[in-house]
Amino acid sequence: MEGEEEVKSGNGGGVIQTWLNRHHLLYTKATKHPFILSIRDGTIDISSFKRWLGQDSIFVREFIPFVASVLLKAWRESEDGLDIEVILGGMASLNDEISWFKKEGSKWDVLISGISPQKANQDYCSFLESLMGSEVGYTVAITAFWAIEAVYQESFSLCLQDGTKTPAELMDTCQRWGNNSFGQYCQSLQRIASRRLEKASEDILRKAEEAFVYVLDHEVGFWNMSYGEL
Ligand code: HMH
Repeated sequence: MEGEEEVKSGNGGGVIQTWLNRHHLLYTKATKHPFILSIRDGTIDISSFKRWLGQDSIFVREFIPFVASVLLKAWRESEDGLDIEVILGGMASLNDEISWFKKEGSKWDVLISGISPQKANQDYCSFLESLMGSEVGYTVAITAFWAIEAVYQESFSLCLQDGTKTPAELMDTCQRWGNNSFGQYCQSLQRIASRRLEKASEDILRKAEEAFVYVLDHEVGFWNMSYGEL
């Protein structure tokens, strides 16, 4: 499977493919982080997992208003009504995630109400907030939204592959973001982002690429925090 690491190029893959090639190293850092690899090979330190769980449950609460802001932008700016359905599906799965975090938190004795966000988490949430204003357009916002979901999808689906040693008690977490239907949802987001990016001005393209890179940076920071590299 090692050969799959090769990044396709020259296939007319569009803006996102160009970025994936250009930022390949950072993308790999975000999607194949040692935290994820340690889940995958069963060496994960459970205290790291619990730290991630607590911090991510805070993040997801902050993520809701961001997704709502993307929905509003789609409603105002999108020429395709299907965008709303895809984003609304994302909101619905966030609703489910909130309940899941509560249940999972009690399973692992992680009292979410007693946790405060660590710096990497705060930084990430501030970044989300910076994208929520009306001066940030739909193309940039949907690109960031896609990237945020795609990193989790790609990361956790790695832990579900055949021959991995993901601990049974973490399978539920990996399934949550690694499952096929979440994968399809991410593909829908990618298609929307691609469609917008293909028509975007140079200025928007630059801003969207910057947002993409910031998402990857913040995801790496978030994994580092969970892994305990403060
Ligand atoms: C930090 N990134 C982070 N948390 C999440 N739950 C997702 C992405 C995906 O929703």
